Amino acid sequence: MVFSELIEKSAREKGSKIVLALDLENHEERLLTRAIKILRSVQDYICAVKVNRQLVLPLGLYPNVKTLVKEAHRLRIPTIMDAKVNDVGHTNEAIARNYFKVGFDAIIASPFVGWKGGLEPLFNLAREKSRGVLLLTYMSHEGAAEGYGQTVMDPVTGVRSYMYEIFAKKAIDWNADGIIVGATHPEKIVEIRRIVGDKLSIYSPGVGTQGGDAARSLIAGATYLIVGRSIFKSKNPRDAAKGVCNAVNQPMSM
Ligand code: 3DU
Repeated sequence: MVFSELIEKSAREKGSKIVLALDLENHEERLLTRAIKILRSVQDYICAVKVNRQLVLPLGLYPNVKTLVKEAHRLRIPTIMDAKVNDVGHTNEAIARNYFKVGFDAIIASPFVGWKGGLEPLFNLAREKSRGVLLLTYMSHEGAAEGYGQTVMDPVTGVRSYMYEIFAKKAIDWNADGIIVGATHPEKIVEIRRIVGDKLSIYSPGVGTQGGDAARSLIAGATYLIVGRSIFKSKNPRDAAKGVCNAVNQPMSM
């Protein structure tokens, strides 16, 4: 099963479009125990879990991150590694190989490095191992406008486009499994959804703590919502996850 089908199935079974961003801080004691505890407590309200380097660095891939990924799979939760891969081809491939080896189902990469000698080897590896690749297309923070929001000119046609429009089209050409567009920019989600149609899922981070609105992002065209601190930092992560889940399920069923 390809990653887009895996997460779609999980979302259907759980009745949730929420991807938990498990960005625990490394000064917390018993980091792995806490990560697993949170994951178990919210399991009914999430369709996937996303881990980034903030957690991988203090935990280490072996055995801790591998244990975490294994636990997620035991709970039938797909796993995404938010590595934002952004280097030349051979190291991109090696980085992805390490993450796939501990079991991650998908990896996030940056399209700024391009295809040839950039992301091509990573995509080839992902295809070989039946894993997914998600591409950043418009990030959630304010400074995203400086990179993803700049206008660039095609040297052949002279046509000017926004960087994010180009990235959205590349994501289709490269056969990515989804793209990331910040929930803090619903107008960008609308525009990008127009470009990708139903060819790609849109993952939207920035809900809650960063100011993005869950229901608004889905109405704008997001497929999945990436939510971190407003769930795991709350007193009761399970209730918080349930709250976001219910809030987004309501407008969808109206
Ligand atoms: O703001 P939150 O705590 O809900 O976390 C958002 C997560 O999504 C976090 O893991 C961050 O690394 C990731 N992310 C963005 O916030 C913005 C992006 O454009 C891409 C990923």
